[in-house]
Amino acid sequence: MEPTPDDKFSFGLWTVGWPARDPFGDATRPPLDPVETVHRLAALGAYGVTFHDDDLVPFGSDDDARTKVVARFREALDATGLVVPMATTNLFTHPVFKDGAFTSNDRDVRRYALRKVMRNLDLAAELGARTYVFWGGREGAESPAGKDVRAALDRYREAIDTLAAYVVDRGYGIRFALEPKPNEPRGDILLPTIGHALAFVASLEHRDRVGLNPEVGHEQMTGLNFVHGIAQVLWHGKLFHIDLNGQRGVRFDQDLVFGHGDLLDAFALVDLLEHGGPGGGPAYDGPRHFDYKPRRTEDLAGVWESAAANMRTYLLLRERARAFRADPEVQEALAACRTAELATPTLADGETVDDLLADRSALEDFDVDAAGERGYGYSRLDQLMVEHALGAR
Ligand SMILES: [Mn+2]
Repeated sequence: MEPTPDDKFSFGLWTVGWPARDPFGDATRPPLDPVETVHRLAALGAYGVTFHDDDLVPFGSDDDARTKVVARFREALDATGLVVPMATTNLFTHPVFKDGAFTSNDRDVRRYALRKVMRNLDLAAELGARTYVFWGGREGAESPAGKDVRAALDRYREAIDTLAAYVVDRGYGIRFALEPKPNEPRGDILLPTIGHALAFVASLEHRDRVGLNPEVGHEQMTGLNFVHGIAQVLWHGKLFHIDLNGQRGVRFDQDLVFGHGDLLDAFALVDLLEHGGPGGGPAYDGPRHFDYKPRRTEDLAGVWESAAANMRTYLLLRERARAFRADPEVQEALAACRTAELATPTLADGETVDDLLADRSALEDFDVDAAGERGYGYSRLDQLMVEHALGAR
């Protein structure tokens, strides 16, 4: 089971390239040359590579240096056939962003942040990216009174709408994808969950161009059900991109390999992405993007081992989900749960409220005790899922 570009696996330069510096310890690995990363990822069967502006062009590079870096990167893309489906901006590393970028109290910082994004949007468009991600890791606060959240949301909206207008004006075929996260690095981050981000998107002038890039671990850090979250994002037509990784429970952002956290949730997620669409087909056809961190304990061999592990785990889960869906016993169990019945509208076609009020079988003659006694049979279905996930069927 080898990944191929048709599987649409992509990785951020910052994932395998993380030198493993954490708040308590120094880097344990040397920095990676983005050109080497492109060649390595292509050899492993990936289809795409993504980047923050500063992952590719070191912060503070002059125009000459920038041109050279981009030319070398482009050469590697051409040589390997790897594409750049998505790009994003680093609005969190430099001290200038310590109080946020689009929502810093300092207006000069906000104006600088817009310009930094615009410059990288030009490069993203030049490299053919279709999605531009906004993860506002520093857009938040620790001080309850020092940050006016409503004013911050005004500025956040102003920034996204201004940048969307820029993309429209330049004719770039780029859509925006907001990435929610509850905390870390800020004590509290704005747009902390999928739900907050969806509500924010609905308030935008350019709402049609803006969707979400939900990340597995970011929802699981809050104890929320990621699969339910993705289902709702799909329901709103807003799954523009997805970040796959692993997380074990409510704690710091672990960025584990996909499936190395909550494995059953990963199974259900792959099942949804691959079989949640019309007629049981894929619900999502965009990049399967891994945003993870190779453990700090790994040497470079371990880095590439972990990159391959993300793709292999996804493919194994995809194969297991296919077997689950094809199993006649699963289909029988689903019928017993009456899962498909939920797709039937509660009122009949053309039925009015008066019709419902006149329907004695809905209330007066409805046997609530009998309906209350009936089991739904979910336990059997769940066990079948576990057995398929374990390869026992
Ligand atoms: Mn991410």
